[in-house]
Amino acid sequence: MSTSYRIGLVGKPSVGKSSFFNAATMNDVPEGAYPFTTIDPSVGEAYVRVDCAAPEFDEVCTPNVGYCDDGTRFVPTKLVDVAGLIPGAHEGAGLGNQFLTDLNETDVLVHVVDFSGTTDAEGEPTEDHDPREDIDFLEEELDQWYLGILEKGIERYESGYTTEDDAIEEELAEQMSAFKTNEDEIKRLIRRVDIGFDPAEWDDDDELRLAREIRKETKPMVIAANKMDTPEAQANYEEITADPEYDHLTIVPCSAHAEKALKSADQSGVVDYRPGDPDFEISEARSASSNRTQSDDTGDISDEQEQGLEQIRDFLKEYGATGVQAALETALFDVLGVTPVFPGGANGLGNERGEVLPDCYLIPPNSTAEDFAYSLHSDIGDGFLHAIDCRSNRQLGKDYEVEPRDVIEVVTTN
Ligand SMILES: Nc1nc2c(ncn2[C@@H]2O[C@H](COP(=O)(O)OP(=O)(O)O)[C@@H](O)[C@H]2O)c(=O)[nH]1
Ligand SMILES: [Mg+2]
Repeated sequence: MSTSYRIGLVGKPSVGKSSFFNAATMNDVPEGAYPFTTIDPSVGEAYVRVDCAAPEFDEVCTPNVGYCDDGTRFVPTKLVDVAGLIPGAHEGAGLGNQFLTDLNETDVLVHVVDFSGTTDAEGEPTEDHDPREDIDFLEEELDQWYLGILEKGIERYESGYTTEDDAIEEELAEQMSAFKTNEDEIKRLIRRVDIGFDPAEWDDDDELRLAREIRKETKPMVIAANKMDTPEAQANYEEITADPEYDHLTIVPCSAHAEKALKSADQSGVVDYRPGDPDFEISEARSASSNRTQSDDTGDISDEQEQGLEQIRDFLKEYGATGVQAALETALFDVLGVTPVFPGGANGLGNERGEVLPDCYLIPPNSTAEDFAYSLHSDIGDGFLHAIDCRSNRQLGKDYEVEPRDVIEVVTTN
């Protein structure tokens, strides 16, 4: 089976993590389509969109997991509400242990930030709070956490617990293994911060810069600028996206409320809305203004409801979408670089069970055709002869780097 990715939602209290989580996991999919069952309420199933390849082959797909809506595949991924970011932790309390454990199980983070500036550092109501403080706070907290572990590695190295010919990158990779890093990566990052390979020569700032670099590499993140349905948030968004200090971050404008409202309205048949779309339709029969005489019908929507929906439509026009799907997809595809790929057959896309493009796998960045074969099954990897690009019928060697939306058949010796 292919890798299953976990996207973690983090942020101080009251920024809208739970609202985002609920909106993203509130899915109207057929029963049995859920690949994950969990009793942990903070772990849910969200979807990322991939343009389906089946229409290019004049076929209709039959997804094993998730679903396909009018040419858009909704591929399942895990979403984790990592609550428990404690403000002021820096000064001594330290990040909560459970928080760190949960964080380590995620592949990429969506930092939900209240861009309206109406919650203070503790999540209590306030006015004119600068969202930049929250962005900085989380980055600094994570850096301090990494630094603490890095320092332990340096201490070990310097106290000579390690054998003489051990390199510093080896010691640090071992010390920081929970962050899924390795010697090569540490070596590359030490070079990047340009501090040399003798830790005796590193000062506090060198160590912090290295810790920060390792953190950025192993805990990539996207900022979900939430509550963008408020004028305060919109003003802050303009200002912060124009601030060069924040160029290094990807900031996605977002309204968890709008996404939740549209999904609810869709589920009750009031609107037709596909998650992530730039627009929606109000169902004809439900429109109150077009059907005044039957306005006491329970299915009709009130003027107030219609007004609310039109406000959401204006929001979508301005920002392109509610931003919930966009934040997840930016995290997985742009920041993490995950590649969606369809296992296919060169002689027709259907398999022996008559399923058409049943799977869309999400595989790690820079995967080769051989890596892809191994992600299907170790036997398929071991027996790899070559792969076939099902669109062109061209043969692909084991070192071919898989591209997003490739449709690939693997030919094996067995
Ligand atoms: N205006 C607005 N308010 C939001 C949005 N998302 C969440 N909120 C509000 O922010 C408050 C905190 O939300 P919650 O999801 O509980 O935050 P959490 O503590 O981070 O999980 C609640 O009053 C929500 O209704 C949004 O997109 N727009
Ligand atoms: Mg919450």
